[in-house]
Amino acid sequence: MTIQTIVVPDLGGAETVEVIELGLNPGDSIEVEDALLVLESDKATMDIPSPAAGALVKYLVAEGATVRVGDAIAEIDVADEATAETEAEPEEVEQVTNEPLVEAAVATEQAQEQAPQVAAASSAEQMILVPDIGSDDKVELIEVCIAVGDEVNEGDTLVVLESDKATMDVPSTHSGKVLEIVVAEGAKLGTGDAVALFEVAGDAPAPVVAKPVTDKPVADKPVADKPVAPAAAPVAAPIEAAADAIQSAPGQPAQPAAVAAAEPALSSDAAQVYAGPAVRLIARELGVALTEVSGTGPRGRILKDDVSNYVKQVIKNKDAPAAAATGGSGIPAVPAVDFSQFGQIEELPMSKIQKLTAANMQRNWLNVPHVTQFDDADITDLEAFRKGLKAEGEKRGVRVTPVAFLIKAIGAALEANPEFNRSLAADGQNLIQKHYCHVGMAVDTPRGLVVPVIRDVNEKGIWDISAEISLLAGKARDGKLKPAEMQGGCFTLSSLGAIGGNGFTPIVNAPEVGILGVSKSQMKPVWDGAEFVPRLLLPMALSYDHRAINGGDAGRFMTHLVKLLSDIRYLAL
Ligand code: CAO
Repeated sequence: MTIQTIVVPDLGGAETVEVIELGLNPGDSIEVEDALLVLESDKATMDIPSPAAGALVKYLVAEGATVRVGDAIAEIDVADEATAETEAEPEEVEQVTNEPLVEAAVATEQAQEQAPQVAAASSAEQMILVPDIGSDDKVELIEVCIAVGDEVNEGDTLVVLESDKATMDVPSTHSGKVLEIVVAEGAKLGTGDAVALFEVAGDAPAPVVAKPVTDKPVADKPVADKPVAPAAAPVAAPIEAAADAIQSAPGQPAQPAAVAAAEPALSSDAAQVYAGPAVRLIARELGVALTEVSGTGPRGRILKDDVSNYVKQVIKNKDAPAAAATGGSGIPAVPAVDFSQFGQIEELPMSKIQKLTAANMQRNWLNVPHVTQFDDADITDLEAFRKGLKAEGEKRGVRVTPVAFLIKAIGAALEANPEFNRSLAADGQNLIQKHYCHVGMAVDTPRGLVVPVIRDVNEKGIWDISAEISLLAGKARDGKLKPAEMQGGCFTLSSLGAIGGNGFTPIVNAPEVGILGVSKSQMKPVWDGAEFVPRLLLPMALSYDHRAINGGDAGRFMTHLVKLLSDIRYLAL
């Protein structure tokens, strides 16, 4: 067995870095390049890889510690078949590992009568021991909350121990500077075992007795996040309860969590969180309730990144209109299904446009309270007129389709019904009235759906609008639209008229407040008061944002649109 000490490598310019994650337990096997621990500078987070295969002996630092290049951070037992002659080494290593524990045991005997957890290592130095934990059993150390060099206040948590039912903070019996930590995560500790060597100031204070580990589930007890200690030292894990959670989730990997609290209850929900002291400190500083944060670390541990991602998400949601629902929150996820169990499948990557469309549709569907109103426009005369333009169109090189008339009519309807030419202000308290009239047109392309915008439609005639439809639809299909050509729309038209269907309910293209979906026109019998006459009817569906538009507004808009399309002479007025 060969013990190799791992030191902090060249940090690429950073003076100091923080230890943010100790992912392994003593005895865990490692392969070359496996991450031993994670360091973080103010610029980057870096995994420190193991230079050799073997097993972790112990960490020499705690999470939250600040280290420099060359500092020893871990010891690994290098797997080396060729080092049979080094068989004596384990003993040596054991000695190194246990030396303070031996001292501590002696000290414990001396101190047992008066202060079971305190023993003197020298006049200015104090070995801090595990106090009476109310049990003869050794329990696992799951978290070291201090680092060498830390100034620790009396009562600050030094380590967190965990039995199979509950966990507990071990508070410091002294204020002082940490000279040496003699334990590592994963070690088994019991009453009187040494934890750390302190340089203490002044007389030893009265002993502080740790709260006993309890076999009783504590999830229902009042629990508390300890107040942040004024000292710079990382603050211990707050009181948590996991026994119930562990017991009630058979088959789930056990998550270290529960810590019973004797302190006054501040928050009962801090019970189920699993996070290191540095993370807890940051969470407290930012006012983040860790119960709200999902942990992505080993065994669901909450990492610093989880806290910062949570904060980013909260800020993002705050920026959204106040009246808007936060998309997705509380909505049960669609279950992941392995479709291959039912037959042959193929996974197709989504295009960028498809992904964007999916995100936008979901956002709009969740944020906008939709109402859809239906009507038919009699476009018999419009179609007769449009077909009469064919020869002229050929001369001009322009193809006129019903979509040009629809866009022109939408412009006029928006002018007559300005409620539809508004958006909700980002503050959710105001409406923005637009005094321009740009209409978006959904275009179906092989890459996905895009919506180029025809600007100032009220200042353009049918020829110009038709030419622009062809141009923009062509660019859309060729993937040549510029971002500016897809921005600034006030209202959207989605025409499936060339494809078919009786009707559909389009999704509002927020922050616009209205969208018109048109389907295929069909000849239908219409009662004219005396007889049924064949008329070409265009099915239309108007979806609108009911926060900004009332049903009455929508009824007037739709009626106006029907009138314009049924008699296009009104478009000239
Ligand atoms: N009823 C009957 N026929 C119609 C019609 C309607 N409502 N709308 C168009 N047509 C006819 C046109 O007149 C044309 O026939 P003619 O050449 O004989 O005149 C034919 O259908 C094809 O038209 P087009 O599709 O080439 O041109 P357009 O101006 O009608 O449409 C565009 C342009 C870009 C809107 C369309 O090509 C398109 O992409 N539509 C799909 C939009 C979409 O996907 N919407 C859903 C969005 S939400 O998922």
